[in-house]
Amino acid sequence: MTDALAEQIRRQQSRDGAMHDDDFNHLARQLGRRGVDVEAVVARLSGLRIAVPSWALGAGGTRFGRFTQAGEPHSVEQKVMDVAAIDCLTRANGEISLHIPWDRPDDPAGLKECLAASGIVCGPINSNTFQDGEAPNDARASYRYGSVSNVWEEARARAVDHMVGVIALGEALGSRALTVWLADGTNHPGQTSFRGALDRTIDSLSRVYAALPEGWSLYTEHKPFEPAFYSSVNPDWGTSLLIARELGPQARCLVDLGHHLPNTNIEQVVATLLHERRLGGFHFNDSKYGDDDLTTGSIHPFQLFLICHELVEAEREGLLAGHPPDLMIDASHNVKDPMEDILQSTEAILVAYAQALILETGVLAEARARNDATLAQNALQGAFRSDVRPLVCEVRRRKGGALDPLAALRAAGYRHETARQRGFRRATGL
Ligand code: PSV
Ligand code: MN
Repeated sequence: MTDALAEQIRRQQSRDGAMHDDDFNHLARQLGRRGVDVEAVVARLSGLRIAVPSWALGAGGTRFGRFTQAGEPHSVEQKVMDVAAIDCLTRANGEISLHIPWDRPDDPAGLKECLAASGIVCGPINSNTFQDGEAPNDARASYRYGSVSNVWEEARARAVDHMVGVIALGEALGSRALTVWLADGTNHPGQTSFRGALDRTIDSLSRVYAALPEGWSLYTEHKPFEPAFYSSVNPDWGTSLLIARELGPQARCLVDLGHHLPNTNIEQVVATLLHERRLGGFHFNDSKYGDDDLTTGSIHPFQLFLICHELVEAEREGLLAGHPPDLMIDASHNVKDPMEDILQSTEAILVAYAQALILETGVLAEARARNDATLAQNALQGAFRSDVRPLVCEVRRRKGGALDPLAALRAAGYRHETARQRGFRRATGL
């Protein structure tokens, strides 16, 4: 399949390359007039890597149903193959984020070889303690009433063992971080003690933290509600930060854009975590109501830009040195082809990042120093309203990617071919 993709990349280049050069050169001249170092922006964008979540490669579904799409991957190796195809087109997605047990390999050494042969890195690895899978023999070890926060030690011990095992697997595969999202919470007021649940969570995660290899991170991911309706044990960035601080310096917070109540100022949350040197990474997606699965940038592109602006500013001030945040997509697809949606999310992140990089920092700094809110807004919106797509495309082209990844994927007949090879079968672990 990579031959078919490479052929489409070549065709696009010979058909549309000159037109692209025109667009890029025009934009470069415009940005040059604004004092932007275009080559520096290209270099920075080239270094960005956006991880693909293994669970987003098949159709997601809702609790009301799931509609399988033909050609979904049903093994972790097929998921790696899809990520490699995406990366072949974008040259920005050379990383997969696995979810265990959904992606537990029968043969870890074989999976490691498959990753290496595909040129894909094992990104942060996720532990799933929100499903029992096979019911445990001991009912007190079930996650029915929670995992690390459960009042029953049997469930807590099982969750800790699982997470420690996920770290060991991640280490074997070359990962450097464990992401912990907890479904723990309550459905009824009074069901459990808030303080007790938090104590137990910190205590259990401390046991996991103790198993972290050197150079590893543990990411705590907050979410205000779902699946629990009344309370979540790690509902917001403040609690997430508190847990991370209790655990130690290798613990950081992961911000899933969809895990906030409506109108939360997420860019400020990001800035505060940067201030505390505790920003671990992102799960990019978008949200209209209480969902957390829409295509990144499809609803709130300005918010995405403002978040990237916080990252760019912090990087310029040296705050990201040593630990640049892990950039990951976390979405779910019910209607679209998952691979196409990932291409769209990737484009949205790169566009927002490019817009943040071209912002006229001198103008913004001067406006802020004079308390000139009008010109400060103009500086931000000047960047946000710039069409930087030729810049993002140029970065991709220089790295050998497609001028138009989505069109290339379709023209190569990738989904048609995977449907032929894999058939119409439910993806694993979803
Ligand atoms: C939960 O909603 C979440 O955002 C967490 O990151 C999970 O790991 C992921 O979705 C998949 O369920
Ligand atoms: Mn997430």
